[in-house]
Amino acid sequence: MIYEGDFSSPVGRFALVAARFNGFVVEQLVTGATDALARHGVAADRIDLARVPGSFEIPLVAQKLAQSGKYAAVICLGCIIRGDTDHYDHVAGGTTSGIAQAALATGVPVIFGVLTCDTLEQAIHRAGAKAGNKGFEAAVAAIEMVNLLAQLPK
Ligand code: INI
Repeated sequence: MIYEGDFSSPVGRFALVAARFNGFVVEQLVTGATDALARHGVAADRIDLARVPGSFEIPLVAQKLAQSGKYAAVICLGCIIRGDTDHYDHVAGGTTSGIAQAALATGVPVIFGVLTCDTLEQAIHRAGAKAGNKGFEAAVAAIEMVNLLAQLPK
């Protein structure tokens, strides 16, 4: 037996949690995620969006939404850019482990669509310019996980 999620149109609702910090970049991730969901048969009326101040605030809201039982998956979107201080490491570390914990605590796929970049240019490239769109990829991963979890033994 091989368990494998496909990319067929998933059932249920999806939540996006998007940070306002570096909003110029994050909006492109929201667009990418929404586009991927729409192209897999998840129309806008099955997508809810929560906005948080910065990436560090994503895990709490993602966990609350996952706990609600209302969503097949929660997709986290943010953009953390390295500055001259070690602030980046704390924000990136807390966001990453918090998102992982939200998934494990709830059993709901909580997907990591947060860019962690050295420069704004890198972030722009990963938000729909030269190197794909991390929001689109995160939504595709969410669909695969929803379809995979549906196959696993109860
Ligand atoms: N939040 C981000 O989403 N990206 C960043 O690059 C960033 N930097 O560099 O500081 C950032 N900081 C804010 C943080 O997420 C919290 O909102 C803030 O610390 C309040 O808790």
